[in-house]
Amino acid sequence: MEKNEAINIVRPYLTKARMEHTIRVAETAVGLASKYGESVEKAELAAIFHDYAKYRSLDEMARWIRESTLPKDLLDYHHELWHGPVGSLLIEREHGITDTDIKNAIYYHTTGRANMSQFEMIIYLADYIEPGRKFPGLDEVRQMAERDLLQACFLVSKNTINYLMKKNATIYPDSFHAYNDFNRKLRFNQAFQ
Ligand code: DGI
Ligand code: FE
Ligand code: FE
Repeated sequence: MEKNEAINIVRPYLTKARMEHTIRVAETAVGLASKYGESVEKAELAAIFHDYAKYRSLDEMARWIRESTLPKDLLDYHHELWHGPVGSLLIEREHGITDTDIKNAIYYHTTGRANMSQFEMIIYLADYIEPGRKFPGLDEVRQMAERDLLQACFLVSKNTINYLMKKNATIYPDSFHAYNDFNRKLRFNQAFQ
């Protein structure tokens, strides 16, 4: 699928601000994909679709979760966690996108997971560091994104979990799995340096 076709598909489902965020995520993902040797075209498409389901009604998202093979425990957690998995399902059903890299990157863009591919990490990171974001500690993550994809994703996961814990939010297990996995891989690297 071509970039403009994808943009025209998602635009009616997003607000103006969310569309602008989406374009910035796509630009950021293109830069990261080219830097880290992943497909630039696929990274751009995954980014354009990453928040596709963000504004579906909670009823509709809950129905997709109940009536598909998506994990039912999502329903026990905050509805913010639903749009990635549901988006990954809907881009295939509604637009015939079957590419596993793109679907997984969209599925896991909010929480991460253990053993993320480089491609998934690029979308996860691009969503966090796109130039419109203002999170505490973002400068450090942006600088790290220039040097080390794994270390940058570790910081994203650490910052996100910290932020959620400060708010007394519940944390989806995949968020912890991502943190632990990045952490172990970094320590493993250090031991052999
Ligand atoms: O859709 P975006 O706003 O661009 O960003 P996102 O999909 O990365 O995150 C959406 C929200 O989900 C954000 O406020 C952080 C939150 N979040 C991420 N991991 C978890 C989580 N919320 C809960 N409750 N638990 C998590 O594990
Ligand atoms: Fe999102
Ligand atoms: Fe996003």
